Amino acid sequence: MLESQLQTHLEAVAEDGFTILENVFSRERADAFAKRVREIERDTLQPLEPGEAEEDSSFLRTAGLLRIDPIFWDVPIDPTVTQVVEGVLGPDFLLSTFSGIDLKPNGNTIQPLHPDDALIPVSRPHERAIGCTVMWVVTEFNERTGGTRLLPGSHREPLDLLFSQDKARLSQAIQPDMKPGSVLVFDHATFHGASDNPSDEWRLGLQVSYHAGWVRPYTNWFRSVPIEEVREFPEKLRDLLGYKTYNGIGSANATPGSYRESYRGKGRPRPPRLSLD
Ligand SMILES: O=C(O)CCC(=O)C(=O)O
Repeated sequence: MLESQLQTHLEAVAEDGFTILENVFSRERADAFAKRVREIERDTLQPLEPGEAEEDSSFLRTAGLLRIDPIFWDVPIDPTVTQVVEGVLGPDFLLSTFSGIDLKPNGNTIQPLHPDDALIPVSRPHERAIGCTVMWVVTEFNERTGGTRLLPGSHREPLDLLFSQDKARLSQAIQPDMKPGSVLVFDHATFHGASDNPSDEWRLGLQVSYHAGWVRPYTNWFRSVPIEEVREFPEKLRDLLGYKTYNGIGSANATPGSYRESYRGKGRPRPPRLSLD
């Protein structure tokens, strides 16, 4: 991406809370993602709980994608997308969550508009972005299919809106038309939500969320992906899971011992990445 294009996207995130990157991935990849996610849904969907009806839920969520198929490995580390994410969050940002989100057809259970930082106990607006949520558009996203709704500028508003659900303000939400291959990137403080999907088709996205390197990710990757599998991942993906120090601070390996620290210069260089042995 050209530097000028990057700046335009970063200005849009700062001003409106979101931006849309077009033609990030091909229709063939979109079709491959859809095929694979639907297979996983078919093979792994958990049974309804007692008293739960199918119509109580609006979408199927597929977790564990990194463990299930290498076709998903390149998604969180996509260079075009991560360039924008790095511009928003700074260096050494981390992967926080990664899942498929498949909105049921003919649904009428609309997801309330919400920000993804609602549980982070830091007052809003944030001095700098804490997290960035990214939606890979796998099937058409628009009014007909229940595309993501966004409330422009709401990343600068207090959380009260979540509790008041002020109808006048929330009615200013927009629902952009996005083609498969597009990627929506937003400051996770922006109010957003899936819509209801009146169409006869499922609406699929891959939701990837990132946190700044100084905040812990929502997912504990050290427990959720066995180390033998992490070793197979591309280095950039391992970095995103936290197998790297933040901004060169801290110790990458758990070897106990003492060392000299110098106030002259930077001291002895330490490896930025954890050993996976
Ligand atoms: O699926 C969407 O359009 C948005 C989903 C969302 O905001 C969420 O799951 O928190």
